[in-house]
Amino acid sequence: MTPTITAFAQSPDRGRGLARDMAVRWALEEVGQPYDVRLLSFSAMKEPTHRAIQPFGQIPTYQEGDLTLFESGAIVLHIAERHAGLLPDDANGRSRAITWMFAAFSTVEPPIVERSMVQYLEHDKTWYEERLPLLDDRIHYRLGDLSNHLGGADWLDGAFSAGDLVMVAVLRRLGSLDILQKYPNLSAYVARGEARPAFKRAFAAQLAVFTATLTG
Ligand SMILES: N[C@@H](CCC(=O)N[C@@H](CS)C(=O)NCC(=O)O)C(=O)O
Repeated sequence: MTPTITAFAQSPDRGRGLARDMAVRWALEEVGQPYDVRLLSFSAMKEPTHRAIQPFGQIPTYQEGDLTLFESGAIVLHIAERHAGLLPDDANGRSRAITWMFAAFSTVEPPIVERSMVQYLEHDKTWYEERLPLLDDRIHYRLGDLSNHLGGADWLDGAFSAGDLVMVAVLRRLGSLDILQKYPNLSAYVARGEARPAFKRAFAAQLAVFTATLTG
């Protein structure tokens, strides 16, 4: 059965692939699973019909038969568990890959998201200029450790896994900031993820949605 995911009809990231449907699309492309997309406006996301499947009124969601999921991490894990290609065959390796998914979401991502929220919501506050370097320090603290762990390896733990997919998606949130460039191995790691054919297909699909809003 072809799953259906939800995504922004008009993504605020203007097609940069930072909305959280991107990781889900990428995972589906990695495992070769075709999917349908239901595009939602901001107001439709807050309607009771959408909240019935996503209690927080957000994207992405994932529907497949009578299974409905939300939370991009849970969706990527579901895809990885049901298809070959995103988790190692051995049980310990699978657990380690899942550990990296959690590390991405709960250890590396929080300071990155906090910085972008402060930039977005507090840029006109008196404390803004003083606060940014403190947030940058917290990001550097995490990236330094991640960089040390990765060293000269291609991926975090052996072959590419769902852990790498999620970690690359998180690091991409640093966008055009020059923070990542200070860690050449992490920059190369993100570039390696972005060079994967599955990433490119997923990126192109979400970009096509944005492009259609310009021409339509
Ligand atoms: N933890 C959730 C976060 C979902 C999320 O933040 N979605 C954003 C798009 S990237 C959204 O729907 N924002 C609109 C809103 O919250 O009103 C996940 O990973 O799925």
